[in-house]
Amino acid sequence: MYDFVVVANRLPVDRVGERWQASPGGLVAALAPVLRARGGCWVGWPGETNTTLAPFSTGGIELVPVALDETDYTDFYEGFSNSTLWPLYHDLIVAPQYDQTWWERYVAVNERFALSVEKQAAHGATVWVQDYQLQLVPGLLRKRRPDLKAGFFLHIPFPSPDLFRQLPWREEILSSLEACDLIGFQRGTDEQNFRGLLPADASVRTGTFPISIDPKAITPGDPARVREAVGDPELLMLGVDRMDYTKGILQRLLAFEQLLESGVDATLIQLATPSRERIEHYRKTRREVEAAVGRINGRFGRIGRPVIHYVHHGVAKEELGSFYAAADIMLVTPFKDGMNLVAKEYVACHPDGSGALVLSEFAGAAVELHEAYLCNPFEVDSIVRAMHSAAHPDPQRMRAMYEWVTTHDVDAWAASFLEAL
Ligand code: GDG
Repeated sequence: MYDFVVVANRLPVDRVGERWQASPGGLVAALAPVLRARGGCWVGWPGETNTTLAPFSTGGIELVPVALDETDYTDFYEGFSNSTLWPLYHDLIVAPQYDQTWWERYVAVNERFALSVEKQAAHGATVWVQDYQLQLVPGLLRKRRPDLKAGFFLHIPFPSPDLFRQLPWREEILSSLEACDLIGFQRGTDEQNFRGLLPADASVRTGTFPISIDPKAITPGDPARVREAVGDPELLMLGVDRMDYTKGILQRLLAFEQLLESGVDATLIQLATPSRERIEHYRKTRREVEAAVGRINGRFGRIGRPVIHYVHHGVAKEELGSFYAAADIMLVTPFKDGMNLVAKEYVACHPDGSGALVLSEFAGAAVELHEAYLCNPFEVDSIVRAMHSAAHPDPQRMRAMYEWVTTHDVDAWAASFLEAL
């Protein structure tokens, strides 16, 4: 039994052959160091369907696997979590689908997670529930284990009340969240949106806790090698995203194309991690991105010198640091993003004031990183203007952001949430 339990959809591991390897993703990047420091266990799905595993530990973290079968994966994960809640909470960039069967699976899987937490949690333990896939867990725990202290943190945006009210199961989700001792959001706007759904005298405690990174875990590596590998360009730009329609990758490519049309000599590295590939909107996003990469390289590239270096697979974290440090301009242009840790990781790799960040106004990170070159990703010209400004950056701006990110790290985030809880 544990006095501290983190519960998230995914365990922070992937199986590679016979062993388990730490997996990429915002949530994992944020929580692994916290859990190691505090002890406790992490309840989550190991990432393979139809696999029943006993609890095990890796990297100093106690892991408690929750099994999902193939129907759980399609209806709970791809369905309700990522084809209903994800687009609804990201302001309908694509239309959410409302499906009773998916909802029933969401309820069933949330019950399974809650049951697993109950088994692991000591009397009076603190349980920290993570994210949109598990919004029913706090309500279930409150009913069956009133001794537990339950906190919930939403990593993605919370939509305006009018959008949320589209959800046929809004009452069930709201009443579960209201059972929390504390609900944390990324931005003040998310918190206000949520409170807008409650009666004025509602007693549930909410707060704003912008997530951050572990600056020590991301190091500059070998930037010279990266620049050399892409032909030592005049101006090197970088994008790093999951291949997700919220991230605005296509718009960024169109802006890059316009920049080249205007005669600027630049090279772009776009790293896109495969994500949710069985969902049609994700496949469409990939097709559009890859068509644009091909067209732009066809127009502006030469043999042996593409203008866009595009990679559609994960890269090692150590390598990622080299890319961040090598880039003159980082492009972070989501239509909507809870925070965006990539923006903060880039800043952490520029302690000397070098580099510049082009950042969407619609990323949570824009609330803190106002010295970035802000843009509206819905207007390609706005991204182009920010790129032009970022090509002649003021080093004071990067220094100010570096100071902020290194003093407001993920340890401070977790400590402030847990202290408030
Ligand atoms: C959700 C919210 C919120 C990416 N490619 C590789 C790789 N990554 C790592 C990055 C970064 C993480 O994945 C991505 O985090 P983001 O925050 O940018 O985005 P989401 O995955 O959408 O995360 C987001 C976050 O939760 C935390 O609350 O900020 O708004 O959407 O850490 O470095 N890591 C490695 N190889 C890759 O190829 N190793």
